[in-house]
Amino acid sequence: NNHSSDSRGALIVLEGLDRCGKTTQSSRLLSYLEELGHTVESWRFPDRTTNVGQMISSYLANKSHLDDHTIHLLFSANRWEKRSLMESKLKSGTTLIIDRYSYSGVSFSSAKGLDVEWCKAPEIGLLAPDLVLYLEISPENAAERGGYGEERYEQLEFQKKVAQSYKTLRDASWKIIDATLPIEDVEKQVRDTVLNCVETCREGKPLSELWL
Ligand code: FDM
Repeated sequence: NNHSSDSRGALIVLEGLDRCGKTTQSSRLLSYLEELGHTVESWRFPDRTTNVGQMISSYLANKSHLDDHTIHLLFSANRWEKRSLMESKLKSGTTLIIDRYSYSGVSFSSAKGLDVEWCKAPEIGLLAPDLVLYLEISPENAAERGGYGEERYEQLEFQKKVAQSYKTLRDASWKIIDATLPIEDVEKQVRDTVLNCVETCREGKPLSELWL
C-alpha cells in the first residue's frame, strides 16, 4: 500500500430505507478497510451525541414534537456542526464511512410534503460524498425483516414515500446495490465499488460540495 502523506481519504455514504442493512454493511466495510491498512472511521447521522443530536433523538423517540421545517433544519445543523472535522479528517487521509447523510435529510422531509428545493437548500456547501452506496430494498421487504422499531418514521406507508423521494435524488455519485441479495454478495459489491473510489480519491480527485 502506498499512502503518500498528501493523499486524501474518501467520503463514502450509505443510504437506504430503515432495515436495508446499512449498519451491518458499514461495520463490515470498516473492518475490511482497516485490514487493508487504510485509516478509516465510521460515522452516522444523526450524530446523537451533540446537543442538537439530543434534540433530534428525543423527536425521533416521540418524546418531543417539532414543526417539520424545524426538525429538518436541526438534522442539517447536525451535519454542519461536523463539517470542519469531516474536512480535516479527509484532508489528513482518513476515509469516512457515513451511515446516512443529506439524502436522508431531503428524502425523509420531502416525504412529509416539504418542498424538495427548500429541503436541499440548507445542505448547500456541505461536503459532497465521493460515493453514495444506496442499498435498495422494497419497503414491504424491509418491513418483513424483523419489523420496524418504535421510532417515528418506522412505518410502512411513510417508508414508501421515502423510497419515492430517494429516487429523485440519484446522481452520478450513486451506486445502487440490490440489498435483497445475501449479505456476502452485498458486501462483495460494496467492497469492489469502495476500493475503486478510495483509489480515485488517493490519486487526487478534488473534494467538492453539495449539490453536484
Ligand atoms: N433522518 C436521518 C432524517 O429524517 N433526516 C436526516 O437528515 C437523517 C440523517 O432519522 F428514520 C431519519 C432517518 C431515520 C432516523 O436514523 C434515524 P437512524 O439511522 O435510524 O439512526
